[in-house]
Amino acid sequence: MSRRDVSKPLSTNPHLCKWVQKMAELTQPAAIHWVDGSLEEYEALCAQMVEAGTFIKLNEQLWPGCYYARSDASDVARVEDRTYICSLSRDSAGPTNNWVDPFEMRRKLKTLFAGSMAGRTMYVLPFSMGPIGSPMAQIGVQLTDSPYVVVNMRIMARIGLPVYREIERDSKRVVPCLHSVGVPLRPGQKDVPWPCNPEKYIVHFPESREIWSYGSGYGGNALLGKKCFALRIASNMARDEGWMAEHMLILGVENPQGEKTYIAAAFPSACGKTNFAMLVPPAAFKGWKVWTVGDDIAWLRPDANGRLRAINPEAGFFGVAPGTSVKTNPNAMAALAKNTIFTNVALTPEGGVWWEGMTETPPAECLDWQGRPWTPALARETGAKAAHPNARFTAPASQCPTIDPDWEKPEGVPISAIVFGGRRATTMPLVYQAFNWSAGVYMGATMGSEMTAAAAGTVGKVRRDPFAMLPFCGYHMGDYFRHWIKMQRSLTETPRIFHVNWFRKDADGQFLWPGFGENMRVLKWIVDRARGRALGRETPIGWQPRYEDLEWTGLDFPRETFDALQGFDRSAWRSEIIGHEELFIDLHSHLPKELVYERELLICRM
Ligand code: O2Y
Ligand code: MN
Repeated sequence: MSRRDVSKPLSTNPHLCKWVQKMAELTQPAAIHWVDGSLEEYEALCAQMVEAGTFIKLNEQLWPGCYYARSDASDVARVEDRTYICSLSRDSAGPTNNWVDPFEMRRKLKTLFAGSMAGRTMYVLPFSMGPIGSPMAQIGVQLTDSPYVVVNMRIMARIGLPVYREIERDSKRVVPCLHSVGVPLRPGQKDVPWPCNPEKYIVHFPESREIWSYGSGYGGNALLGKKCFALRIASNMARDEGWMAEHMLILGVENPQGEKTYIAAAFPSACGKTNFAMLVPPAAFKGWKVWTVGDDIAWLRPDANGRLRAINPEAGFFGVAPGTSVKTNPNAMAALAKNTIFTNVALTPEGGVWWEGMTETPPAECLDWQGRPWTPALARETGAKAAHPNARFTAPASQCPTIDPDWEKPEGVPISAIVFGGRRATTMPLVYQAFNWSAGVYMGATMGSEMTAAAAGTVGKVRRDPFAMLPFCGYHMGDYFRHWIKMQRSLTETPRIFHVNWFRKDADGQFLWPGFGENMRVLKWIVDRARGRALGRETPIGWQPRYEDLEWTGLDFPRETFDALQGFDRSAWRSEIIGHEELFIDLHSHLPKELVYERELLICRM
């Protein structure tokens, strides 16, 4: 097959061509490659990375079309302390974001990026967040010197020729994203498998809608369509244009009669969003199906009739591998069984992958995420993990057995309920429903999760993570709350708002709720409440199901345990509300008055 000349521009858009040229003058790449997004190109880039030692091709019989990568040991996760929102004023970024004066930051970035791509290829990677042509989709172009980023982005977003066509149509503003791993190569210098720079900058300019990322090749730091664009920049667009960019999964619940109800849910990182998005109903729920639209990000917009509709702007899952198994999430396991890129998991002697929790019996031996020999005995002696705790799979969403037939509908799916949740050992019941939209906004604004890190003094401490957006809101959190409050005005019917907690424990530290597929029982109550056909009991915090309001067929769950799970502890809630106040003090100058009133009402009801 004839190879095209990849240096030939695939766009005639003068702004794009000029910007590419300007950035090439700054970063000095050895070559420019205009990405067309084809399978042929993907395979050639993967083969090139196998040659370079960045990728290992997995055993085709066991893991068809799959590749394995190990990152540098210092480049394994998002770097929140190196992530900046460089708005014109510090006040617009708010106290929850790192801020540097944008002029000063631009000067710094220009120095860092000068010559940063020397000896490397600069890839011009056009991408669409959301189905191409959808009125809710947005376009970006990422210039990157990382082929690893290009192939991951091909799974996570829609890329290549159809996106250039969108750019030619000139119907949407393009978000420019510049990315370099920050390791220029001298002539003849040998590259390393995972180049990265100890100095990292993940920078967002909200007013000019630009992203500049330097020094990291990993995940959210480098796949700029994900957290940087689809949440931090998109939250700014959404505020200005009357829609919402949220850290939410989207799922559809279908009952045996074929009625489908869509729900969006925001849980902080590491609270099981992917598992919930791919929930398998228990056997007793015959004829019920849960469909997956997305597992991490939702863009929500009122339609012409004032109904809230949502799209998943992504096309793949960048899921945490450890803990994922046929038992905990068979749908994720099916999605990642082929055409997947694994990063920082363990490599088995058969050319397969493994991670903690994947199987009950670990492999007798393997190479860990840093390429060192690992055995179960070594793990017992030293606690060494085969996979990094933040090891990831990049898998096409289309491969998920429960992917919703409407997941790429340009107009999105109608949202009937919004669910917030976190990891809370005490205080928070299994489920409750907010009295109305503004009480629901208060619920989202004050949500939190217990930290699981073993750092001294932090275990069990509640970290407030409003709307699960603390690391992802691209502007002042108080203004973001106000935007949520205001959204009600553009909706003819507001989705009902709920809070769930799968993690409440008894006095002995045992989980009270089995979780996973059994969460279907809670989901059914949520659907029925949203459709106005389930009962509940009014409590000081909202509506709660009574024991008889949940479907218990197939689960022997004692009423007393349910009462403990749903219990309202007045003194725990006193401390909870004091925790809310601590957050509100930080955001005080931008806090909408509705939330202050909601807090007063909550105190009154108590
Ligand atoms: O470490 C990273 O870069 C990934 S973080 C991530 C990835 C997928 C979905 N969500 C998250 C998150 O931190 O919320
Ligand atoms: Mn996430």
